[in-house]
Amino acid sequence: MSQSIFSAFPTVKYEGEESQSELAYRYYDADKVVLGKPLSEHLRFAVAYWHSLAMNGSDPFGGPTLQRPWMLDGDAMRAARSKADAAFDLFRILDLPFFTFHDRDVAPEGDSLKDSLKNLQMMGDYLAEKMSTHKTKLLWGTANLFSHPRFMAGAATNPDPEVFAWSATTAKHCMDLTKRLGGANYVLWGGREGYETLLNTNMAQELDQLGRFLTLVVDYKHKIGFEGQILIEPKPKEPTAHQYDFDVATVFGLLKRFDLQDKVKVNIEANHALLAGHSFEHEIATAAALGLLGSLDMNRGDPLLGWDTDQFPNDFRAITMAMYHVIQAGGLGKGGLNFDAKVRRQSFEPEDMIHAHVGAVDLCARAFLVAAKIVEDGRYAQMLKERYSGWQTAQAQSMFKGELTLDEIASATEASEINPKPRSGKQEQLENFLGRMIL
Ligand code: XLS
Ligand code: NI
Ligand code: NI
Repeated sequence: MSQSIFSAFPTVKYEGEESQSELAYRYYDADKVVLGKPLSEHLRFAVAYWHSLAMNGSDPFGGPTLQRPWMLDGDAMRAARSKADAAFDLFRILDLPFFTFHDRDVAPEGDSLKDSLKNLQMMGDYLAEKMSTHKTKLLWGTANLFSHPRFMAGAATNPDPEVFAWSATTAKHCMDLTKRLGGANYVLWGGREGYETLLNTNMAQELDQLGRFLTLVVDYKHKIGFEGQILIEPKPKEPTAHQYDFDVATVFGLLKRFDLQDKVKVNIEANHALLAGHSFEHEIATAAALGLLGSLDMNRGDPLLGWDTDQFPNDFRAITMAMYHVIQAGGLGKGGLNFDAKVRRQSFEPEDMIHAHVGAVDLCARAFLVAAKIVEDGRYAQMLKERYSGWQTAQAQSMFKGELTLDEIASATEASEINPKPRSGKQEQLENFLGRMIL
C-alpha cells in the first residue's frame, strides 16, 4: 500500500451529538432510517476530486499554498496515480458513498488528443482497480472543456468547428469512462459556453451549436445504454461575462427549444444560484416545479464577493429549506450531494480537508433531519395547502384546466356576486414556525 498525505488519519465515525472529537460525525448516522430509508441513500454524499485533490491554493494574487506532494512529481502519469492513491485514502477516511471527477482531474493532458485519451484510458483502469478494493462509487463524471487554451472561446459554442469536434470526442470518452465506472450521472458544466463580449459573438449560431452538442450527448447515452442521468449545471457567469446555461429557468428554455426537456436534468450549485441573483432554495424549487431536479453541488458563496468562492456550506437555515424542497420533490433519485467546495488558501494542512468535509456532511445531515421533521409534522404543508384550497372547487378547477374560455369566465364572473377579500400571506407566522422547528 502506498502512503499518502491522508493515510495516517482514521476513518471518521458517527459518534452522536455528545462526541468530544473534532473529527467525528455528530448527525450523519449513515444507517439511520428517516422517511423510509437510510440517510446515506437520501443524501448520497460525494467528494469532488478537483477541489480536494487538484487545487493547490493559488489565487490571482499568489501561488500554491497547499501541500500536495504529487504536484511536485515531474512524471505526470506517476503523479496522477499518487493523486488517485491520496483520493481513495480521503474517500476511506470520510466514509462517504460517492466521488465525482473531470477527465483532467484524474489524467494529465497529453501532447495530442490521442495521448490525452490514452492517459484517460490508463487512469480509468487505475480508478477501476481502486474502486474494486474501496466502497466509494461514482456519482458523476464530466469533461473539463474549459481549462486548456483551446477552449478559451468555448467548447460546444466555439466559433471553430475543430474545437467542437475535439470537445465532442472528449465528451464521448468521458461518457464511456463514466459508464464503465458505474457512474450514476454524467454532468455538463459549460464553463466557457457563453461570451465575454457580444461584439465578437453570433449568439444564434452559438445557441444552435450548444443544442447540437447536447443532442449528440443524449443520443450517445442511449446508443451505449448508459443508464445514468445527463445533467446540465447552470451558472450565470464566471469565467465568461454571460453564460448560456444562466440558471434553471434558462436551462429549461434551452432544453424545450431542443426538445430535450424529458432527457436532461439539472445539477444545481448553491454558489451559482447566488451568482444568478437567486437563492439555492429558489433554484431547487424551480427545478422541482419544472420536473428537472437532478443533483446538487453543495457549497456556499460569499455575498460580499461576486465570484464562485466554493466554500463549504455552513448556513443551516438555507440548507434546511433546500433539503425540505428536495424531500417535497420526491428526493434526488440518482443524484446526490456533491461537495463542490474547497478549503481556503490558509487551510493547507491535510487535516483541514477532513474538517471541511466533516462539518459540511454534518450540517447537511442535520438540515435533512430537521427538514424530515417538518415533513412528518405536516403543519407547514397544511398551511400551504390551505392557502390554495380555493382552487379545489368545481368552478375553479374548470378555469384551471382550461375548460372555460376567457369570455365564459368573464360572463360567469360578471353574473356572480364575488368580491375577493385580501388574505394574509402569514409570512412572519411561517418564519416563526420554521424558526422553532430549526432550533
Ligand atoms: C464551476 C463548476 C464546476 C462543475 C463541474 O463553477 O461548479 O466545478 O461542478 O465542472
Ligand atoms: Ni459545480
Ligand atoms: Ni461552481
